[in-house]
Amino acid sequence: MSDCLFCKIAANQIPVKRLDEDDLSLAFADINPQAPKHLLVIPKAHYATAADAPAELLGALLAKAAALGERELPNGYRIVINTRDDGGQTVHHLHLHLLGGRHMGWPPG
Ligand code: DGP
Repeated sequence: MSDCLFCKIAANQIPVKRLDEDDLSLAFADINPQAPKHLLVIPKAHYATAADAPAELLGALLAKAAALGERELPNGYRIVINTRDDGGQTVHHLHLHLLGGRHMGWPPG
């Protein structure tokens, strides 16, 4: 989608700190970190929410986020997918938050 921020990031039109990349996905540092480590994992293809994406892609993105968590955050981490307004989603291109480097409280806000 031409006016989608994360499509532009995936296409290298907006610079980000790229931490991992393959044919399907890109991981980069969140611009507004909510934890000492806060990465985003996005599909390169545009899907607005998790509900719009094929199950195989969701599995690949989750596996990628977990692999990055194991690599970067051996003491533990949280993977979050905010979905639509009540879920706190502000960028309408599917993304997984990978957060860690501190103890995560529960319930989330
Ligand atoms: P959400 O609220 O779940 O839609 O999360 C969107 C996240 O995207 C939010 O944590 C901030 C991040 N973000 C927004 N714009 C940019 C950007 O231009 N660069 C980077 N690296 N992250 C961004």
